[in-house]
Amino acid sequence: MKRYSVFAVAREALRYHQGWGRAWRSPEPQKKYEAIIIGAGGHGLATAYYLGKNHGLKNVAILEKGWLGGGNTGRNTTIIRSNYLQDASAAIYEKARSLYETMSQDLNYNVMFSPRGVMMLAQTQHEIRGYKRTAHANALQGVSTEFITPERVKSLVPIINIDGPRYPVLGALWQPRGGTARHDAVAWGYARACSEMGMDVIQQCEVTGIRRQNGQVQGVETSKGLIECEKLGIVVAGHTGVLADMAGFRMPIESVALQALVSEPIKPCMDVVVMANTVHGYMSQSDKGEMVIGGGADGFNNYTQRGSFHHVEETVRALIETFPIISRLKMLRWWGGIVDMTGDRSPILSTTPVKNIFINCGWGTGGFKAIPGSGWAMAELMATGHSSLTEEFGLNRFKEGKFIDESVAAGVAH
Ligand code: FAD
Ligand code: PYC
Repeated sequence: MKRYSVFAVAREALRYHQGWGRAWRSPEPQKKYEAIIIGAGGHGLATAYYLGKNHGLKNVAILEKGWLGGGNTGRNTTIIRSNYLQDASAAIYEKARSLYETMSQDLNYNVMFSPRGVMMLAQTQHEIRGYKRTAHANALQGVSTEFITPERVKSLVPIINIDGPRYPVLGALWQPRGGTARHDAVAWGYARACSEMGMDVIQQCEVTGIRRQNGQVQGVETSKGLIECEKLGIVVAGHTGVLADMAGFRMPIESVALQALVSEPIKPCMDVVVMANTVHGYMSQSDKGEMVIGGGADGFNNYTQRGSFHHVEETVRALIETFPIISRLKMLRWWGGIVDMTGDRSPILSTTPVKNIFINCGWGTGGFKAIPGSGWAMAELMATGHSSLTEEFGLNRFKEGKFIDESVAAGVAH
């Protein structure tokens, strides 16, 4: 295994971040790629990585209009869990969670995976029923979760107020091997591994058109010129509708802002992730000591990449109710990302009406946790035309009414 000094890793990360060095390659003139992936977020990069690693497809370019992980991948609150209800979801999210366990070793890049446990509070009778049902489903799926009592909640999170004024804590869905990871590192680790396989990771390269002939993809028009390819993967989250329009088809996706904020750093006070979906807020503590806080999605479609005032106020109010000790914390940063929402709150990993164009989107408010599983499955679909992990997530489910309802597991108000 190659070893890198701390300085080499930091220099490499900075280069990627600033768009220098290997990540700043321009497409080679006349070169035709076996596959192009649009979008250097976690899902696009993981797709490219597993195309190379699992299927030997290395003549690949990943095109990014901004910088590595600058979309939702670098804006999310890093919660990783696999406590979904439906079998198809549990399969892909648990595949992803298990790949997170060994990601740092696989990529030789420390993604700081921290399986500290994720707790989803039940604060209404409806939530108790929903989460107990999920715990039973997870037991059948081989996903390790349990429904725990309010007393157990308090023993795991001493700073929580279980007798909240509006919604007391009635129990929780607990996944002890859920947790967090460093989001930028996931993007950087995959990008470096792709680059080492000889792939071209091209930042500041916006796709502006998709060339097709006889119903088949030929290449993409970009801000750096035309680039030809045999296969194309569109992996652009909130911009899915824009790219699909370039390819001549429509997607059942809505784009909305989801926001988060972090506090000033404080001493360690909470070593699990807590989500409180009824009051609309969730919180964890970063390794630096900041409290990482997120709220619900905006109720209107937009591309603004920032949060709205009424939501941040609602979120902070909800969390002060749940964790009174944070009431005098100062907030340091506040931002938003544009998430890609489907009607059933499940992703789309699919072929499309255009031959050799594949699409991976619809991860909405919850796709960080899915990155390795999604990349693994999408690569298999692109390389072989079939993946058991993507079978039920095809576009045809919207025509056939075979929805995969994950509105409870999605975890964030929307
Ligand atoms: P992105 O990371 O958005 O990558 C898509 C890339 O495509 C972008 O970099 C973009 O610049 C690029 N692109 C777009 N158009 C073009 C073009 N024309 N040409 C070239 N490139 C283009 N998920 C969890 O599992 N846990 C969480 O705790 C969590 N918290 C969240 C909190 C917030 C505030 C937000 C916004 C999201 C959260 N999510 C969470 C969701 C998660 O971040 C996303 O589902 C996931 O990051 C999507 O990854 P992606 O690779 O599909 O998209
Ligand atoms: O999917 O677990 C999740 C999540 C938490 C916050 C945003 N998404």
